[in-house]
Amino acid sequence: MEGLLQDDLATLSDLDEKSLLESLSQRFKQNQIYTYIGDILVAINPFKYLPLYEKAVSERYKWHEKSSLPPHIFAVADRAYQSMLGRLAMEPRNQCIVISGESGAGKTESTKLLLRQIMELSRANSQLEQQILQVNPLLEAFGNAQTVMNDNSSRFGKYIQLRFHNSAVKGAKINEYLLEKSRVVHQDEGERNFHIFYCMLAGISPDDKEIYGLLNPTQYRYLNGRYGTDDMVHIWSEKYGELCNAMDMVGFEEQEKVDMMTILAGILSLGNIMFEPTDSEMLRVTEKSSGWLKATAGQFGVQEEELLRSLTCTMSVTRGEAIRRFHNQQQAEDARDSIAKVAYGRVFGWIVSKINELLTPDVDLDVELSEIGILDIFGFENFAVNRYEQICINLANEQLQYFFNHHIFLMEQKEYKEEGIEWETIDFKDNKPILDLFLTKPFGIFSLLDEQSAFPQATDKNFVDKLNNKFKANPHFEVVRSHNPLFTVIHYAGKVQYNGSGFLEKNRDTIPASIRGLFINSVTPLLSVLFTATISRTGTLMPRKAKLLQAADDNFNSTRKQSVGAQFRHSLAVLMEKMFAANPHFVRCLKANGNKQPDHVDSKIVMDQLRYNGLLETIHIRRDGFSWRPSFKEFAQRYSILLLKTNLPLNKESCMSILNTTELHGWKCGSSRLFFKYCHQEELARLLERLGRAALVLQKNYRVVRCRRR
Ligand code: AD9
Ligand code: MG
Repeated sequence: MEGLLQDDLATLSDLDEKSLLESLSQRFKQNQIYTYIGDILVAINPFKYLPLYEKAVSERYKWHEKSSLPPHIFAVADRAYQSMLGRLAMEPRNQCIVISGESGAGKTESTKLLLRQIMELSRANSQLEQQILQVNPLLEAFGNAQTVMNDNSSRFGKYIQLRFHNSAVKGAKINEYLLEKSRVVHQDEGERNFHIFYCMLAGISPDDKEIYGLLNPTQYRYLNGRYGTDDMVHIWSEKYGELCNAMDMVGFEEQEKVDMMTILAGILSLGNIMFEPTDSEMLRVTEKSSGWLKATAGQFGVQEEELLRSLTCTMSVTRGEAIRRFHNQQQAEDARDSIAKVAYGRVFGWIVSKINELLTPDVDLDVELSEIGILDIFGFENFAVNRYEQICINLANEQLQYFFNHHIFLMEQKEYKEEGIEWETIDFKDNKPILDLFLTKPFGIFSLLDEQSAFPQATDKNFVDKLNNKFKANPHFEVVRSHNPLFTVIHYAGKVQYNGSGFLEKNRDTIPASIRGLFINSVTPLLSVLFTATISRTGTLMPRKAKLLQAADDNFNSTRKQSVGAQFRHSLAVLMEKMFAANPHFVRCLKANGNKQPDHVDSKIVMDQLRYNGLLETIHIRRDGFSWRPSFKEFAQRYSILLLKTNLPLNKESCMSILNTTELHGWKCGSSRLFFKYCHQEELARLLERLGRAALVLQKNYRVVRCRRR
């Protein structure tokens, strides 16, 4: 029993799958949701309030030694912060905290706790600290929604980079990945639209409601004609208050907020526009929805006729001649939905850019900043129907799993070999072949998708046929016999069947020129700015617009021509590059059961996660392996002080002399570097600190003696 409740599973000498599960379950039953595997934190979502995050707890975890307190997410914050400052036996370096786990496992909650604790640790100026902390409620309102897996599911990925000068936070930057825009116009059974719509409708004052032209929530088709119970409305209303507060704190201007709300109201009205045929070729809006057309035009600040035109026909210019093609009913509905998606997506992108502008560090350009990045992406998803969004989300999770494997298994074992350290290889489930299935050029799934997207005539079925043809023998792909365009990928976390319908369209994500034109002419300043982005390079904008535009630029200007998949792959590659260059900390979030239930462990569900996360193998490598591997030079440079000498040669002999003065055991020496267990770092940090204290005492005594002599 004693062993089972161990804080650090890497210290157990004998552990198999069953005892690992048992150990985590026992701890969980005693509300010990956090467990270490060496330097990796495993967190099991309790789905209930636990008194783990109070001020007193936060204080206790500041500047502490990892082994002196029970495992905690605050300890990860502390470790990242101290490592960034170079206090944990390492050179100061950028850090990244990688949080993974399936949907609903607790990544976003962990992110918020990490942010909070890091803000506590850094002597931030209180306004900036508050601004940074308010970013989350803002992003969650616009980017999270209720799904079957999680009532507050992140429908976008984010990488938050906190920027520091010395020990104080100076600013932050957020990268967002792939907002699930399609949710604005469609939600599956048991799911909802983005939180913001419900919060706005619940919290807005009656006067403002009238100004924005908002009506009874059950009237809106984009909300599925569903609203919520009184309790829910009460919570949403409070959230709306918090959101307005957050926007003020972060620094949004009044006019910007008004514009934003007006655009959201416009999106809701737009969703109610329906079409019917007429005697001529052109469709008209149904009588019942003519009021909605008028309302939308008013809210978007555009001419009613122009809006109708962009919904019901497409203009193209061929050999200098303008040609008008009329939409059929389906095309008109698609045009309506794509306007809603693009408007929402751009508002979201603009919010992120605006936050980044407001939180840009106010320091001289030549001041070097260090960074702690926190990655919170959407978790692995496997729904009844899996669409384009799911394949992108799951690709991102594959990439993260690869990053984890690379750090924990590949790099480490490669160095043992190269440096002649005796080592019995630990096998792990390498997911590189799955990544290759997705990313290989020119014949990976995404390349084939881009190829098909480039053909205007190609269909989703053609695309899936191509996949079937190309990958029928691939062990990570399964052909599905169906008249629907289905295919299955065997991911590291399990089999997922995808429905290829809509893949090409979503991958292209083109905005018809008429829609761009419509919005550029909008009298709502924000809307016009969001769509004027392309004009910025010609320099024809008004100065105010140009400034606003610069903020919006990052997100949708530079990569405009690429397909969605190509943009996503590119941003993932940039992210990976950043992460590979930083010192990583891993938090593995687990779900105890599939029903969001407190105090209940479903062994099968937990075991599945332990298996695909490779946690047993992780325990082995952390128990037997050496996670800290400084070169002789690095080590001698940093620890020569322990010999009270400063100009030692930076070589193996010096390292040995230094280590001989310590009581460290269990480390190894390779041909160019030393191999330490993760706990050695802390022991060395302790020695340095003791030395520092002794030096202070000496200095003080020296001063006293000098004074007396005088
Ligand atoms: V998704 O991939 O965005 O769908 P996450 O982010 O992994 O997912 P999230 O952090 O949103 O999951 O957690 C889901 C819910 O679990 C939260 O809304 C909380 O109700 C609950 N949760 C998560 N962590 C904790 C915790 N440490 N204490 C209490 C928690 N409740
Ligand atoms: Mg989340």
